[in-house]
Amino acid sequence: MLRFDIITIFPDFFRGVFDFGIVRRARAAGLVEIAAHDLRGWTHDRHKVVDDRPFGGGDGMVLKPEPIFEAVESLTGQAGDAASLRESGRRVVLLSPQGRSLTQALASGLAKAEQVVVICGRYEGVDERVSEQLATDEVSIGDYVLSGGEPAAVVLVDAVTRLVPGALGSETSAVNESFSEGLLDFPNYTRPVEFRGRRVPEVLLGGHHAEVARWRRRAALRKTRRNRPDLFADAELTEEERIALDTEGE
Ligand code: 9D3
Repeated sequence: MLRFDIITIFPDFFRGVFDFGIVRRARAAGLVEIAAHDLRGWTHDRHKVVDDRPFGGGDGMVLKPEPIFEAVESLTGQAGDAASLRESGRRVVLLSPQGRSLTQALASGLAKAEQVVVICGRYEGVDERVSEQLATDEVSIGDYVLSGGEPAAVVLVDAVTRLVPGALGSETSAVNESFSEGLLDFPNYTRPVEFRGRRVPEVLLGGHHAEVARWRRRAALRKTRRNRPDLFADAELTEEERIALDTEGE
């Protein structure tokens, strides 16, 4: 059982988002448990203040360290330091624009933990001692600006949950998925054969398995070259595929 504990100032953000599809099924099957917690519950003042002004000056507010450390310590039952948390099979993920990128490899590592505590950043940032002492991982979901870590937490929980053994149905296995091949998926078509003047590629209608496989591989390569030149650069092409791509245009 993998337990996710999300620390946030907007616990209501997560109402219902984990009630669909694979995540819902994994929860129902007892493979994962997901809870969102209000950071303000770990304050001790009347106004439940979680932020303060940055030393050195500047606009905006910074999340204070004390409620965050207390939250992690109460949710893990452990001292708030990254090394001992990791040793006990727990991970503490600080979601921030300064993190390393979320990848399939990182998701796969998190899926082996017994507990993942997710800290959602907000405001101008989080006191750096959370990154230095408490977090086992500081993670960004990509190079664009979000209003806070909450949408990123949903992405992370989804990506990790589907890698927990048993979460995917027997029809799919996480090992032969798109990114483990290093290429984007090949294009798919279904009925009707002609839709608004666009026909399904003839080779897919013939049932010649080897021809279909060759077409799919080349279509995947072409699509990867167009949409993800970074992935295409590392793709291993046969001489035949190189020629086919160079002559078949695009
Ligand atoms: C780098 C931008 N910062 C300049 C002062 C301000 C800032 C913008 C947005 C600080 C925090 C945020 C909130 N974003 C997240 O907490 C966040 C995030 C993101 O914005 N993009 C991608 N991944 C993530 S994970 C958490």
